[in-house]
Amino acid sequence: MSEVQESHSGAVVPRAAERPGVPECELLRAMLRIRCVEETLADLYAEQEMRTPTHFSIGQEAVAVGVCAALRRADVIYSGHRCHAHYLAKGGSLLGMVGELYGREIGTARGRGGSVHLAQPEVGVIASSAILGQTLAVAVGSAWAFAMDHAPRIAVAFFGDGAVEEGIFHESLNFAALHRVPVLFVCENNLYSTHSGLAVRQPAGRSIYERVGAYGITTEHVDGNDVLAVRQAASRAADHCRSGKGPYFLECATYRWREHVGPLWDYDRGYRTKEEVEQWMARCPIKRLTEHCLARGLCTPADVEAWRQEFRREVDAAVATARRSPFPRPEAILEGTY
Ligand SMILES: Cc1ncc(C[n+]2csc(CCOP(=O)(O)OP(=O)(O)O)c2C)c(N)n1
Repeated sequence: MSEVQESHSGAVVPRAAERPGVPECELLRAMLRIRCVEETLADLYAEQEMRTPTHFSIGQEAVAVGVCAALRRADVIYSGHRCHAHYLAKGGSLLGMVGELYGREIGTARGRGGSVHLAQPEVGVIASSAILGQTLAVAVGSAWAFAMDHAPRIAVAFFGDGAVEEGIFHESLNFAALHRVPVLFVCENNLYSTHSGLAVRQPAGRSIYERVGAYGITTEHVDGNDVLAVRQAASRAADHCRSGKGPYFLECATYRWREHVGPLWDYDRGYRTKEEVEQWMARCPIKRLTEHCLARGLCTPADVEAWRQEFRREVDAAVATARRSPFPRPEAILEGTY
């Protein structure tokens, strides 16, 4: 279930005419693939051949997949430090990502950016940046340019609940609301910013999406572990932006399973309990959609297992290719820096 808050301007939000959209099994495959990529890389991380700080989105796949399933190829996305799932869901090259994490020239930023700088403009992944909130302003700029060109394109900014505390978040929302910019803000509220829970960072009793409503932006809260609900909400949001009604804000409730940065489990750090993590793991977005698809006869357990093996082979091949590939030449290392 999701809640929609109408914009203060009184704009009517197109109620989601349920579209055929991407078949459920394709959504499942997309989430399984992202999970497989990240779990494989997390296992390999201990070898210390990937030297980039790496923020895994294991547990949060439904947000990336659900939102990107509602977008067109010409739409663009921006992300932050936790960008793997967004990049892959929008169609970013797996070898480009793995090569980047291994610091190789074939990486999507030619080995110079690491895990937090995944981008592939040809498929609409314009930029990812670890500076919290930075890409929100750039996404607003992109979307404003689309509007000026009368192009039926939208820009999406993915960010976490921590970015909501940045000044640039408020500047970006204010500007987007004022100029009716076709930008979709997607807040993945996973309850924590590094090791600080929401309760010590934001005023009690006021949810993020309700506060954003004060800007006159249409907002919606959705279960971020339900990929079908996310896709439906994102379709509503994309229709809204594309039809000239201005920005849309989607808050997705979800949870990160692994440590903030790195491949480990971290219940021993004292900022959250093992019970809490396990409760969220029981609400795994992949488990949920798998049960949905099996119950409706859309696929069989054997299909799911075959897909897992297919993705494992794909990731293993990308890792092998990346490892065989050259590092940037030392004399060229400053190319692309400004
Ligand atoms: C401007 C800025 N301030 C602080 C940091 C340090 N920092 C990196 S990630 C992070 C937590 C971000 O939390 P959130 O936005 O909720 O995203 P999540 O990590 O939960 O996905 C912080 C504080 C930063 N990268 N940029």
